Amino acid sequence: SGPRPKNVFIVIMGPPGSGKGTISERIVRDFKLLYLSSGDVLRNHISNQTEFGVQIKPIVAAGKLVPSSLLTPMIEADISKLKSTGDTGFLLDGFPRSVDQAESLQRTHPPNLAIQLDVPFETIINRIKSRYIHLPSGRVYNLDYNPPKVTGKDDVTGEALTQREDDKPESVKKRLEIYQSVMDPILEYYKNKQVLQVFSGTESNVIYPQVKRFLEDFLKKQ
Ligand code: G5P
Ligand code: MG
Repeated sequence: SGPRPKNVFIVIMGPPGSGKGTISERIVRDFKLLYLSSGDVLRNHISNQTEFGVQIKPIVAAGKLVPSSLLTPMIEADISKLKSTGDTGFLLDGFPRSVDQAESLQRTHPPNLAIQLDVPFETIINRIKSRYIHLPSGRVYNLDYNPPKVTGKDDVTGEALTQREDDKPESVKKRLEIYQSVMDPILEYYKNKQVLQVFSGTESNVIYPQVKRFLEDFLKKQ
């Protein structure tokens, strides 16, 4: 029962496998924020075989970025819809991934905090191999780090866990390459807006307490 933030809009960024989903789950639990992950939105479209899902499936599986012209309006509409359901803060995971996305978001829902998880690539490659997800909720597991209570089943619903198509080595490599080629200008963008906060480390259990302490302080000042 920490502070209940209103009117805060936080984006969380970081390389693939840096723990955005893992850390977000803890933030949402401790600070009762609304949460949206662009990757979860896309994976659910793919799994439900919507027209959009069919169109983007090969792009996501290959580890490439979905065109902003398709994604940005969808994410911004989802944010507006979710925000209208409750008077509380908001956490966005996986968006923006380009300066044009950041600029658009700045016009519609300007973030008052941009968290960057700075985790070395060597650490990441090993984690992704043993990741399993519960697709409908986006809950994330890891066979070594946080295994489900029952093998292959989601802790909350008991439904089956799956591996992500883009977690095969070639796609992970592509995702890391793309990340490296697009992120610097986005970090620069948020630095200039004076909302960037970087957390570095190799373990979520060490990074999260730092994020938590920072957020407790930050939210008091809002
Ligand atoms: P996503 O879904 O945004 P990525 O690649 O940015 O995907 P990903 O893979 O979801 O990021 P994460 O959320 O940062 O990683 O990490 P995580 O899932 O929490 O942790 C990774 C694993 O490590 C898990 O198994 C976890 O349990 C474990 N773990 C966590 N902490 C630790 C630790 O301390 N120790 C250990 N040992 N393990 C740990 O985007 C996917 C695709 O969607 C499209 C693109 O195609 C993208 O590739 N997309 C977009 N396209 C265009 N624009 C956008 N804005 C887009 N957003 C998504
Ligand atoms: Mg994720």
